[in-house]
Parts: sequence; structure tokens; C-alpha cells
Amino acid sequence: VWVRVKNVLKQNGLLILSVLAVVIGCLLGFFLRTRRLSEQEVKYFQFPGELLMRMLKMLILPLVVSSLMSGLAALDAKCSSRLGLITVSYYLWTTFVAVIIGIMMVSIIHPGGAAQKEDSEDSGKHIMSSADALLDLIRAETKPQAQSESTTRRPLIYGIQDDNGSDIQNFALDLTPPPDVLVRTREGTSDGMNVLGIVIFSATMGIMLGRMGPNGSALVNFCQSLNEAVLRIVAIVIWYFPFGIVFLVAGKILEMSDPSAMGKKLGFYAITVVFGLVLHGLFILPAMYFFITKKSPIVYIRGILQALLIALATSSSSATLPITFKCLLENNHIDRRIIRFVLPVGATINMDGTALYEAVAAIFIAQVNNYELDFGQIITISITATAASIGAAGIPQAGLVTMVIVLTSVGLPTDDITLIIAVDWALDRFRTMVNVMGDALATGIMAHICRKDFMKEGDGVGVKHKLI
Ligand code: DAS
Repeated sequence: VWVRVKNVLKQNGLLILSVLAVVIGCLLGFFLRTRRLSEQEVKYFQFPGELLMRMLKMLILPLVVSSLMSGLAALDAKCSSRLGLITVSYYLWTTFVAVIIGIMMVSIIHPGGAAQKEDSEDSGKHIMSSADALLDLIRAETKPQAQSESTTRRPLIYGIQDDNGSDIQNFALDLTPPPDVLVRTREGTSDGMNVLGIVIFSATMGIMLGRMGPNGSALVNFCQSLNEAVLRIVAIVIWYFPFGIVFLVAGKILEMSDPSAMGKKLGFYAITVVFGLVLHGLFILPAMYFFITKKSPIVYIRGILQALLIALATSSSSATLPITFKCLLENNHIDRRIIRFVLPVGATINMDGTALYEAVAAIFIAQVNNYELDFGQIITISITATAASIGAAGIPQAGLVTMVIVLTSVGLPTDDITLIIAVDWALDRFRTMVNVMGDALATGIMAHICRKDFMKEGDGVGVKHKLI
């Protein structure tokens, strides 16, 4: 028995320690809330957790650039375009399914309270016609409306006028939220654009390198070595996680607002989101994996549990990327060339949990305001929630920032985001887990679909990274 226990601990020691760290972090956090720590004491207490986040963020840039550049360079043009097309189509499909699930859940549970049909003068009021809502998505307005209006109906694309009113022929696809929300999470938005920029740059470079032939081999080799080095750093950093997770979770609990102040509607809203995330993350996505690969999703998910825990602790899919990469390579033995391409793209554009969350939140806010959304507006919400999740960065509470796009698209008051902020820090962790789950399962599916393209042994498939 001791030998078996020793083996289990050896294989799963870090995972068990991380689970214990989350539990201890929760207990410690709720205990310290009773001690009424000063702001300075809270800051000192949160430092070890902040250190963990910085360690992970340090690895994102080299990992994404080296993965995409070496991954795309290793694929021939036909294979990479086929892999790219299937990957992006699959990501869009699962994101849209997540939105539909969210809309179904919030319409069935109706957490925002039943719309009063009786005499109340504003019962079932319509915000805007559905045709208007859909057209607003592409309508080029000559002047963005003043930010002061609570229901800023700024379209996603608009022309800009200069001060003397002449149109500047400069149409921007405007995914950034109005300044009032931008100020609150400027670092989130800029990181979002940075991560997207990194992916686009490194994907482009990777494709170019792949076409340079022998001239590009030195740079491809450099990227492969950099990729290997990053994974070896991960193998070291990962042992700090249990310690860092305790302080990260406890530090967040110290910051959160009083859960008892959460009204009944907010409680039902949180339950709706969690039900939707569980349905999509634990049933729909694994079912898709099973039907496509005919393999057990349970065994596959077992291999990425460490990454899911880091997602829960950090609420950042980008920060979790190095761990997801390591789990897929060493535990699930996915071909490194597939991981290098599919995973970084997924971590940037594939956020099923976020898309589901934003659809639920928008309809919840409509219900709380006793607005009745018609079919056209529901379609608008499903389109903008999908688009907003693609634009969201893989950092904490990014979904809260891009949600403004969804609310604005159907004329809902963006100020009502404050209704859900109290529970957002907790729900963010679960939707980040679903985001990471979606990326990891997609990588397994792409590896299965493209297995014939990679019959020959990949470079270092399933290599165990030994500590230096
Ligand atoms: N925290 C984001 C992520 O890292 C998800 C979100 O904010 O919706 O995926």
C-alpha cells in the first residue's frame, strides 16, 4: 500500500499540493477577514500571490512568440492553412454554442426577476427595435455620442469627425469600451491588445519563416530552443505554485465585498452563470471531444487538472498558458507542433466561458431593468458576446471590460455593470477554467484531426522536462 501511495504522490504530488493550497487559501482568507487587517497589511500579505502572477506573466511573451513562430515554421503551407482553418472554425463554433447555452440558462432561470406584466408603466418596455440593434453593429455614426449618456449606444464601427465637423475617413473597428470603463481596467485593455498583437506578429513571422527554407532555419532553431527553455523554467516555477496559490486566493478573499450583501437576484445570477459554465465545460466540450476523437475525455481532462487549478487560482488564461502547454505535452502527449499553434491562438481568441458569461450578464441586466428583449436583440447579443469574448484578453476580469460592447449593442445601461461586479471576481475564475478547458480540448481534437499530417515523430513529443 505504501508503494502505491508513494507512486500516487510522486505523480500527483504537485496537483494534490495545489488543491490543498486552494482550500487553505480560502480558509485563511475568510479567517483574516475577521481580523480586519489594515490596507498596508493586506498589501504585504498579497505579495507572494502577486509574485506568482508575475512569474507566470513573465513567461507569456517568450512562450507565445516561440511557440507560434517555431510551430508554424515546422508546418508546411498546406498543412498550416488547413490546421488554421479547422482550428478557427472550431473555436468560433464552440464559442457560439456557449453563448446559446448561456441565453437558454438565463431565460429558463430568469434570475433578474419576472417582468411585471401588470400596470407598471414600463413593463416590457423595448429598448430599441431589433432591426436597429443589428444595424447599430455596423452603422457608421459621424460622431460618437457623448460618454455622459448612461445608455451610450456607440456602434462598433464609426467614423470620426474632427473639431470643425468634417468627416475624417478613418473608420475604426472599435472594440474598446467607453473611457469610464477603460480607465478602470486600462491595463486589462492594453494587455488584451498586446496579447493579440503578439499572436498576430508571431503567427505572421512563423509563416514567413516557414517559407524562407534554409535561410530561416537558424531563427527557427532559436525559437525551438527558446520554447524548450521556457518549459524548463516552468518546470522550476511550478514548485512555487502551492505557496503562491495560498496567498493569491486568500488575498483575493480579503479584497472581496461582503458576500452577505449579495441580493437574492445576484445570487440567482451567479447560480445561472455557474450552471451554464458547468453544462458547457463539463458536458458539451468533453462530449465534442469524445464524438470527434472517440477517446475518453475524462483521461484527457485528468492530464490538464494542474492547469485548471492554476486558472482557478489566477483567473488568467494567458498566465495559465505555460502550465497548459506543459500538461498537454507531458501528460497528454500531444504533438508539440500542434500545441505550439493551436494553444496560443486559443488562449487569445477562444473564450467560451467569457462569451457565455457576457450573454448571461446582458440578459440579466435587461431583466433587472424590466426590459423585454425581442428575437433580433437576442441575436445581436449572441453575435456581440461572441465578438467581445474574442477581443477579451486572457487576464483577470477582462470579460467585465468587453461586456460593455454587448450592453451597448442593444442599448442597455452600461452603468448596470456595477450590479454584478460584487460576484465577478469569483465567477471570473470559473469562466477562466472553462476558457482553458476549451483551448486544451481543442488542441487534442486538432491533434486527432491532423494526425495523418504528423505521422512522423514530432520534435520531442511527450518529452518529460527534468529539473535543471
Ligand atoms: N479572466 C479571463 C481569462 O483569463 C476571462 C474573463 O475575464 O472573462 O480568460
